[in-house]
Amino acid sequence: MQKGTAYGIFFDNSYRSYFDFGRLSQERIWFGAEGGELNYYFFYGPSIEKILGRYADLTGHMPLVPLWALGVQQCRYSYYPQSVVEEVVRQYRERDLPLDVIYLDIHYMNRYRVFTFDTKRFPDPEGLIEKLGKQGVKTVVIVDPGVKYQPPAAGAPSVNAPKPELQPQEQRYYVFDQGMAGNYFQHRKNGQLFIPRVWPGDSVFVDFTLPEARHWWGDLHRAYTDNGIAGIWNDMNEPADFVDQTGGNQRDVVSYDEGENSTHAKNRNVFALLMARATYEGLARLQPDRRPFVVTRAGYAGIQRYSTMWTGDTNSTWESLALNVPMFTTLGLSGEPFVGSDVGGFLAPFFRNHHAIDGYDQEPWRFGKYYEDIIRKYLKLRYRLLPFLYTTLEEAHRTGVPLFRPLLLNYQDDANTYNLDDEFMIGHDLLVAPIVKPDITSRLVYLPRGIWYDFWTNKRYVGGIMVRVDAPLEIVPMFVRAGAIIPMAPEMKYVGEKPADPITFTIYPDERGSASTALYEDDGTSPAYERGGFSRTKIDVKRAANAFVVKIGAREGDYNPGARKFTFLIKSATTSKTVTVADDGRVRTVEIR
Ligand code: MIG
Repeated sequence: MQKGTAYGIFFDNSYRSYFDFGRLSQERIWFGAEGGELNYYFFYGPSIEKILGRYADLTGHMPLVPLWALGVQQCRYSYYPQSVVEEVVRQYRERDLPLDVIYLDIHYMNRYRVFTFDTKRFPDPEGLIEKLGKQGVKTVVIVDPGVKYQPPAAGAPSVNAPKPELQPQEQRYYVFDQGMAGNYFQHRKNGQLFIPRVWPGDSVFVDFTLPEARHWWGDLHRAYTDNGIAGIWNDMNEPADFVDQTGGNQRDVVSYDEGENSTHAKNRNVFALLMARATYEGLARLQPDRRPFVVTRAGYAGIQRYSTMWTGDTNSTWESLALNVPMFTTLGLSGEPFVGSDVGGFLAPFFRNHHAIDGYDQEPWRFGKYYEDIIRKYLKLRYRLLPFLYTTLEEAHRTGVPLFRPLLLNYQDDANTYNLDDEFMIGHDLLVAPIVKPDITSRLVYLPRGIWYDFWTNKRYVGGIMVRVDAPLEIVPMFVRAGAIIPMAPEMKYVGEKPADPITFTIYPDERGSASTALYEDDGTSPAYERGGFSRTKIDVKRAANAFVVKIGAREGDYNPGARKFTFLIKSATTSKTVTVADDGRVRTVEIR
């Protein structure tokens, strides 16, 4: 930012690179890399939104994830055997806690061999996943890049089974065999096969710069999709290597790189990008009627085209919690709009409770009823907010402007917002100021100019100042911008449990009595939205003499959300006024007196 004007720089260099924002010298911001070309793009704003839009045009827009990816997700390193997975889901349902996704971490595999199952722990993956599916829960599995280095045993029979992922792999491992036959694995400069050490022990990595290797890797995912698995979690894809965590052992590893046969000094940073690409494109080929869902730990510019990003191993400390806000906002400002961490953060776009192998259990019910009740309240609020969150997600897809925003993105002309990293906004309308320090039950919140409503109490504030608000454990301070309409759904156990009926438009009029929104909807699972299969409904509220007049616009787009009711709830009145009308997709005017 220079005098209120923003510019952006995209340094397109995949070598080990450096970015110094005033650390060596307060006078200087600099960037550089250990090799390659000085290739950078300069984006003139003056708005940050415009820079993000141009960056998305250049490096790719995030496609929409399936709607269920906005739901609650539960993970653990690791849930096994099968009965443990079923029990976690059973507890969620019995305790009336919403849940959309459960994860299988590395122990589902046959001794860490990717694209296989440990059939002692998971004798019937397809049956299990179907059973979970009946309870509204999708299954996502981890896939690491390390393929076990396993030349076939002498005289090993060949594998011709229809489901090789369920076969014993001790004599030969089909993924290693196929990769060797296709010459898809990376070598060192001296021609030796590159053998890093990861979970399976000695392993090999795929040269994802080879188009045919990417295609092969993508197709391997049928081992999962055939069994009903709904998404893929890519971990260790920096790529991590137990031999040398610095990456030093990988510098002379050669990749095809469009015929350049360059080393990992150049390609290491794009390894995760191309692995995610192979995964995304494989899922899209295997299930063309479904939006792929991929989660990644690493990436490079453009990763937003293929994957959601989570921030890796997070400690359950106040310091780490506080870091979530600047991490998510800066990832968003770097062109990656759909991100999250191992929980906390109930309004993070990607919301997954996860825990390390050696800690205590951390599902919502592990801390006692008092905490479980608070967690339930927020999980349910998340589902009620889904129409708002999804509308904001679609905006991120279309414009490149993230859901989870630093205040400066929305209030660039207000210098008071520049250094705020303990509050954030969801889209244009919802401001959240969580407690990120221990032992306090109230905090100061900066509200930018304009009028704000306390989400919980409806109390009206005039912004441009710091306000002190109460924030006991059960209340996360949240404020709605005057002029906003927040579309909300009924509570639900999982996405698709029931139709979003009625949709409640909660109206927060500004000084002139106006408010507006444009609700976005589609089928939530297919790529049809790319070809007009969506619906957008504009709602405009104006104050008239003795009433508020609500104008419901004609539905835009080809998607028909079906018959349901719209409820309008005006938040400014001393007593709440509501009115419910049937949505018929045509222009209508309604009065609320
Ligand atoms: O070295 O798959 O960040 O989420 O549970 C640990 C096991 C490897 C690191 C990931 C974490 C995951 C774990 N993985």
